Amino acid sequence: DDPDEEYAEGTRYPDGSVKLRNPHIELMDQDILYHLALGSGSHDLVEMFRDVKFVCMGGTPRRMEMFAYYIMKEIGYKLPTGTTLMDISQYSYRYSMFKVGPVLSISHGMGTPSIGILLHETIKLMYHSKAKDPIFFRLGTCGGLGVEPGTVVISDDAIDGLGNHSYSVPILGKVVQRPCKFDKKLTRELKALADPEDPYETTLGTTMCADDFYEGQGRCDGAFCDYSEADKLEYLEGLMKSGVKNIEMESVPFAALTNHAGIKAAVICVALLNRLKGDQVCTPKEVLNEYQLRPQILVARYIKKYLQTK
Ligand code: R2B
Ligand code: URA
Repeated sequence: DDPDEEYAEGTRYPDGSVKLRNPHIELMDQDILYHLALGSGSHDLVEMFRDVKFVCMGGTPRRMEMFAYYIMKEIGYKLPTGTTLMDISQYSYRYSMFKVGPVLSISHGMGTPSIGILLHETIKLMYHSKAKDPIFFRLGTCGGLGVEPGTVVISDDAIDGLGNHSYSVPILGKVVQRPCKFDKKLTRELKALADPEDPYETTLGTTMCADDFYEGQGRCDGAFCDYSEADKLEYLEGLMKSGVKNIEMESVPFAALTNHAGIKAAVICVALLNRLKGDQVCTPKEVLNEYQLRPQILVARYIKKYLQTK
């Protein structure tokens, strides 16, 4: 048995399908995945999703649709003749979801509440569909700390804006903390897939998950700012010294809720800028578009390798 997998114990059935840590669900006659526009009563979720092996999440519907087409090409998946990729969650008007064989590509919006809701429903989707040992990836963007713009950062730890290595959620009026844990083996394997020939760096580091893009990330260019540029730099340099390589807005619930569900997961983000050098994202659009492919390229290498060895 793989010691890296022990944290997942008790959250999977012997065949690898996801067990829910909620006794209520199996007693319900149907479960409506409201924000995905799917339901266990209205859809044959087993038929639709049982073959899912990789759940890839990223912020925007457009990027996740493009990732779906990219991974289709990479794994040589052919759509049935006469069909095109459909946004499965189109009628939720919340998230977009595309399926390419064993890969689901879903947009998660911005911030912890948005990805938190999506994780609840996606984990339940994995449970209802009996998908075996699914692996979750977040392919995102971030602000870097002391790294060149365009650098790919694989998270090996996640902290919130107060430095907690856990996801704090008020539940029934009390704060419940769930630890952020990434699968070490998966992070290592991803790092090993960085090619020395890639024209950019791929590095491991702690990710800070902020609940805001502006003041919550120490920016001076929001609508409000009550600290100085010097205060900001002192804060960001302190974060960097403690091992933080990047700042984004979803890694904490992503790490904590996948870990709570016993699902292997990794966060791979490309830095759009070096926050020690500025706040505004002024990189040209074409350059940003190319940057956004970098986490996708790494995850595609992982998926291809996985599918080849199975
Ligand atoms: C990265 O980019 C978004 C903010 O611009 C946010 O979703 C994140 O984590
Ligand atoms: N996303 C963030 O959350 N912060 C940045 O600085 C860039 C992208």
